[in-house]
Amino acid sequence: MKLYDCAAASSPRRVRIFAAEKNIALEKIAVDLASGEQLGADFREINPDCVVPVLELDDGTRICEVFAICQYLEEFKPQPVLMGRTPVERATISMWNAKIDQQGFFATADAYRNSVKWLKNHALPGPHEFDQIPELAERGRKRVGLFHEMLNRRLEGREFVAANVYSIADISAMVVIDFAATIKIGLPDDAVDLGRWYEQVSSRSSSGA
Ligand SMILES: N[C@@H](CCC(=O)N[C@@H](CS)C(=O)NCC(=O)O)C(=O)O
Repeated sequence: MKLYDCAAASSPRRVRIFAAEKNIALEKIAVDLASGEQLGADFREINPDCVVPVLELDDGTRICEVFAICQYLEEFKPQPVLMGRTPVERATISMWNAKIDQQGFFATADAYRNSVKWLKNHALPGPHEFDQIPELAERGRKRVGLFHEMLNRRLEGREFVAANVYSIADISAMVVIDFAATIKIGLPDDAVDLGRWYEQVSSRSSSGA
C-alpha cells in the first residue's frame, strides 16, 4: 500500500501514527505541499481535491479522507483495535473524533491558513484560490483556546479522550495540539489533565511517525 504523504502536514500524520500503532508498513510518496505539487496535473489525477493523505491499495483503489483511510486500515489489520471494540465504544470514539475535527482541527486550520504568509491566496485547501481573512485567524485562535479547555475538562479523571483505551481520538487530538503549537498556541498552564494526557500520548513511539 502507498500513502501520498507530506511530512510537515497534520492530516497525513494522523494516518502515519495510526499505521505505526498497527505496525502496518506503508510506502510513502512525498507530495511537496510547500511548492504546490498537490495542485499540479499529476497529483490532480490522484486526488482531484488536491489534498493529502491518499491511500493507494495494491489493486489501484484510492481512498481519501483521514477517517476513511483509518477505517480501511482498521479492517485490514484489526489489532490493536483503535476505533472501538463494541458498538457503544465505536460510536463514542467516532463522536469524539468528530468533535476534535470540528472544534480543534478546523479552528486551528482557520487560525493557521488565514495568517501564514505562504498561504496568502490559498486560505482553503483544494484547487480553488481563496484570500486570507484575518478575522477568521483571530476567531480560530479563540476557538483553539476553547478547544483546549474543553479537552482538559474531558480528561479530568480519564486516561484517554474517548474510551478507556488509546484510540484514533487520542491520535487526532494530539496531532491537532501539535498543529496549533506551530502558530504558537500552546496548552494553557492550568490545563493539568490535558498536559498529563499530552505527555503520555506524545511519548508513544508512534508519535514520531
Ligand atoms: N478532510 C481531509 C483534509 C485533508 C487536508 O486538509 N490535507 C491538507 C494537509 S493537512 C492538504 O493536503 N493541504 C493541501 C493544500 O493546502 O493545498 C482529510 O481528512 O483527509
